[in-house]
Amino acid sequence: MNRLVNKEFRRIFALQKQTKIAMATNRTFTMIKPDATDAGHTGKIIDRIIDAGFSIKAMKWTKLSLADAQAFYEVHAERPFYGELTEYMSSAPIVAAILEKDNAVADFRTLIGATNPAEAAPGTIRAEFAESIAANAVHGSDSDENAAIEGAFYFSAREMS
Ligand code: IDP
Ligand code: MG
Repeated sequence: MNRLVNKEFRRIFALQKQTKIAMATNRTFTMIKPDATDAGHTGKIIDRIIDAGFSIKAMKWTKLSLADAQAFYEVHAERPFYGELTEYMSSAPIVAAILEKDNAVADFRTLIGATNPAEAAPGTIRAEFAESIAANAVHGSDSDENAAIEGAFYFSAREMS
């Protein structure tokens, strides 16, 4: 079943690429993760994102099913933490958003800090709010291409301002 769902997502992403619905290169995609929404950090994290110069082009509060999380993180399916990651990501609500700024992907990765909060630079969102390497407060896309794919996972073209 999950394989079928994943296959369907891949087909839709490929179609979107072909039809050039992909987002502009000055955009990135983020999720505020379950540990952060649960701890009541959502508002503070959104403030940090806006203060850093990003504008919000689309945003939603939602909750992933396990199958959704498995599809979103399919690229990590072979990694040893895939089970832990997908269970965690479907354990509580998340906030998904498309953000715009010059150099969005790289600047957002700088703003959130290293994957492991113990290694994240002081002042970064993960240094401040993350609980652990798995429950690390926020997601940030790692390339323009993945920002477009990940944004399209949550938002239709009509929902992106
Ligand atoms: P990133 O989110 O900084 O891009 P990735 O390597 O793409 O890091 O990993 C995706 C997500 O998987 C991480 O944000 C984190 O939630 C989780 N993760 C990464 N490495 C580990 C690990 O060693 N143990 C548990 N979870 C991990
Ligand atoms: Mg990543």
